[in-house]
Amino acid sequence: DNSIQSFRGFQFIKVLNENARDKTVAVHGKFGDSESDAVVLLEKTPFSEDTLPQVLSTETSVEVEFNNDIYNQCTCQPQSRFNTLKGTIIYPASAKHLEKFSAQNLHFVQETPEVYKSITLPFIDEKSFSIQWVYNILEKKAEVERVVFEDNDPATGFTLLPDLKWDQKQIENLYLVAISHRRGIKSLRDLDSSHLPLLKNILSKGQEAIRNKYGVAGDELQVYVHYQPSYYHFHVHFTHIKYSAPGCSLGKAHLLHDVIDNIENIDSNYYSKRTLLCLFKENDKLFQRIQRANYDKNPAGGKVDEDK
Ligand code: M7G
Repeated sequence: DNSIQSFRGFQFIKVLNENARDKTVAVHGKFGDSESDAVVLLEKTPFSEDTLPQVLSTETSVEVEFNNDIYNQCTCQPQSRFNTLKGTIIYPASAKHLEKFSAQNLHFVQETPEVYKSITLPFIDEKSFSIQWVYNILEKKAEVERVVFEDNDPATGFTLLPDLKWDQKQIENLYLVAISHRRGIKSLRDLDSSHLPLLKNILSKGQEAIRNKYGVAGDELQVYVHYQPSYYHFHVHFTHIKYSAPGCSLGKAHLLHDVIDNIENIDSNYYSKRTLLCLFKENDKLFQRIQRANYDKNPAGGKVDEDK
């Protein structure tokens, strides 16, 4: 059991990354004398319209820092229940986790079908994170009460539940993940017309379930898959249209609508034929291998750092 109840004995090692706009920080530390590393992600939570009337009341103390004409800057101290942090604790964390949450430069790199077959595919096991958490959900060993919708069809079935990134306290940053029941679909690269029923099922039933439970309509959702993903078991992200979710950036997110259309109307093997521009962190070993291979073919196309 890896569950953590408190930060007692937590030893701070260093800040891996922080973002003033998102109000997030990723910290590397250890619990007590343990040999194992821990990664702690903290996030100041978004405002919720429901609780604002209580925040903007006499319960909140206001200390004016300065006043100039009609402008007042103040520090507001609401009741502690409105001043919570969302925490994610990864323990024990691997070297790959420390890397994933560290501040790094980003690069685009072209992954041709040949590069996928010769470099990415053989490297997936080494590169990727364990998908035990996915199997725990599918086998009902974890997060059982959190499931929002389940379709048990062996070919087209999936489980929809709130993503680890969402605390479900407000709709503004709604984030759910749909996990395919069928195993063995590693990523976007594996999809072809045989998967259309699965993709269409996830899209339509996922949207419907979110509308029923959270009142957010299908046309207010960003529905996409990541390429490259961190976890090579097929899953789809559902986020609120107004939320710039982590990982919804250009070159990483592929809209499920487009995926379906490309496979259905352009070519059944669209994603095994495409050259995909992938967004990578600089220290990613896969990035370094692909960059080197591309460079060997076309030295003008990119720069190789000789130290790596
Ligand atoms: P990804 O594109 O493979 O990885 O998406 P990344 O976006 O993390 O790089 C996997 C999604 O699953 C992410 O949105 C994660 O936040 C989410 N996720 C990861 N884990 C370990 C869990 C988990 O244990 N439970 C739930 N509910 N979601 C998770």
